[in-house]
Amino acid sequence: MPQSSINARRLERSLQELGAIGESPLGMQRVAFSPADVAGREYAMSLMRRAGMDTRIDAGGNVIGRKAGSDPRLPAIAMGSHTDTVPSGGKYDGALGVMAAIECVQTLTDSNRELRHPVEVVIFANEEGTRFHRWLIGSRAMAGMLEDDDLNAVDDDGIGLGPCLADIGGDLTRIHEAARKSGELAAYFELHIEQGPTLHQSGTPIGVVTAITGRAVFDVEITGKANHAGTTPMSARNDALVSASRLVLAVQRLAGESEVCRVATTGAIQAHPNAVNVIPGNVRIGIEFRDPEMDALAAAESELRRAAAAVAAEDGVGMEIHRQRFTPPVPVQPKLQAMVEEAARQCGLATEKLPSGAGHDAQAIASIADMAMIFVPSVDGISHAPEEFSTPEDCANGAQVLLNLVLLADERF
Ligand code: HGY
Ligand code: MN
Ligand code: MN
Repeated sequence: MPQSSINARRLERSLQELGAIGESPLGMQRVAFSPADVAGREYAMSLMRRAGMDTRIDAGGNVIGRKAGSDPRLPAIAMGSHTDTVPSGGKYDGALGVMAAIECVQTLTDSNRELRHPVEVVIFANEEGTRFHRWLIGSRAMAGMLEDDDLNAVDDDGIGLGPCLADIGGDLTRIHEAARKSGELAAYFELHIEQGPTLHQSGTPIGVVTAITGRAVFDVEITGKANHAGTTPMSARNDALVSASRLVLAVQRLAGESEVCRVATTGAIQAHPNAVNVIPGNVRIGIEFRDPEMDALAAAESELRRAAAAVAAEDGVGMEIHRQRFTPPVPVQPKLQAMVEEAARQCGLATEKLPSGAGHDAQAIASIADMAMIFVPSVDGISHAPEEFSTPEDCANGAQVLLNLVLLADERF
């Protein structure tokens, strides 16, 4: 099978052009459903069309570029990722997977190389889940995994998913039409930055993902008693923020010291009324646990409930725990891991196997298609921050391995 070589300069240019859309002094603000998100998707669609793909947006808001193969009876080989970012995020998370997938198709088009399978490039909607505190919306729509509480979700301003999906070309009333069945895709491949330190520390250019982490997200409401900060004696307070802080430390200890699960984070907090001269009467915190094992996530939830009950009893505050989202861990099949290793060998690149501590659209699509993920190093392991960076060489290596993987799949599936 003759090699086709991606164009590294063109890939780097597209990454930087996409990275200029939604860029701010505080990092990338291309948050799902924002005008910047729409602009980023439109830019990517223009590249898809230039690469010879037909483009459409499904009811789940997913952008789908498609290039026919020589045998229309065959299911498509899909590649992709997401172009939405976390607030003040980086230029490579998601973007690399989409730009590299488009670059692969552009390379095939430039060399008049028609595959047997149709090829699709997908930009999944709202992978990060920032606005509705629910992630993987587009990929879970495509996998037919959305639940009623996803469809009925409202954001912090009370705006529903429907109007937001409409803003990006989706349609909540028809969202079930976005679902694809097993067999409709021959495989799904996702190139992504590692977002952790492993590959950068070991100097390995290509990561072969072995599994994608499970994740449990909780919303905890702590109810104390608002009162005057100046006149209320310390012994007479029900300070919801002090109690919330005690729970935050218990969450940190749960993973940090007791190692109940791999990581635990309290990443969101809202204090009410959030005025410096008022003892906070109500606080909401967002907590997430991650681990490649289901039972570790279950153990983390029980430990959270135990710690919350203890703080409530000692401090005399109310504690309400709502389980927001539970995403099971997903393994990558060994035969697909081996294909990634072979694709890397074809371009002389060393590989290292590792699990993904981040969640990805691939873990939703895994329920309807064989999937594999390729990682490239994140410099200093930084991600979800403006300092997120992967070198042009590492990005090009990842794109080349992605193309080799698609060619192997076209030959064998
Ligand atoms: O949060 C994550 O793991 C992913 O970056 N959405
Ligand atoms: Mn991502
Ligand atoms: Mn992310």
